Amino acid sequence: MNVTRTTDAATRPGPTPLDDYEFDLRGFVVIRGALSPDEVAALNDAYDRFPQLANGEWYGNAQRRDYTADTGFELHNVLDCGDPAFDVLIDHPSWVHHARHWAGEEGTYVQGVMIDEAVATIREAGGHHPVHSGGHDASIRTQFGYRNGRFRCGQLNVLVTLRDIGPGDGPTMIVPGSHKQNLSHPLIGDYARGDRMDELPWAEPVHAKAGDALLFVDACLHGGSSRTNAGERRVIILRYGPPWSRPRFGYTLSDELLARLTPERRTIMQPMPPHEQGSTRVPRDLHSEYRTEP
Ligand SMILES: O=C(O)CCC(=O)C(=O)O
Repeated sequence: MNVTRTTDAATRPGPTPLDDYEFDLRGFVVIRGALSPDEVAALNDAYDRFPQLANGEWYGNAQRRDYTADTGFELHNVLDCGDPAFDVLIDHPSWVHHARHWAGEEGTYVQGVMIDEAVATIREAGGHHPVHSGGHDASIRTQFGYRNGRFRCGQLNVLVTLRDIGPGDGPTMIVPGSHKQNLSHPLIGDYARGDRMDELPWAEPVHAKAGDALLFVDACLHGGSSRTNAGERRVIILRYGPPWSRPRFGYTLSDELLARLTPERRTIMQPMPPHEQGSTRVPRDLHSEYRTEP
């Protein structure tokens, strides 16, 4: 039986016990209608404003950097491309509480989340993202963890769908439960070999409507299946992790972005501001309940 989730973000304060159970069991959940139709339209309009970019070229403080030759257009650091349409994604109520609960060092002095990678993707016919990851050798960054009643995941991926994804549209595929697998899948090579997800036994396609969000711990064996239909698949990838993380590829944030964000959003993008030599400020831990210093 499938679980029905509410479609009203305002009434969605975070994961329910059933969400926790499903996430623990399968490693992912899908939130239907995570974005409102207006939010989807605004983000698609922002996509339509993207200039033509070759791999390596910049749009504001965002750079096209394709993961592989097959994945297609991938605009990294998209939250700082200069278009405020993307700001809403940073602390969206449909998923930010899930990220805090599952990958946010909950209950510790470093509680919170940051986004260490944000990518706007466009995939056309022939494109795919090779199968990768799996719990057998998950890095600490990507690992699934649960300890003493707390989730301790290294990363929660949020894949936000801006156009419907059905058969042939290149749905993301996941092997449910593979965040806890002990053996590597016998039918895949390494990432560089570029194996496709399409026919991988036990992998399930995640079909989605525009506005749906797929939340998964990166330790799950996953990838993007081959797109065979004409047109564009449009998906935004946000990777949330603990606030002591750093941007995966070293992208920086512009003063313009930091100045326009709400304090809540700024804290997710830059949990601890840089502390320069000579500063008169004394830095403190993120969470005041742990403060013992004067
Ligand atoms: O493109 C997709 O559907 C999957 C993306 C992915 O596997 C990743 O970014 O880790």
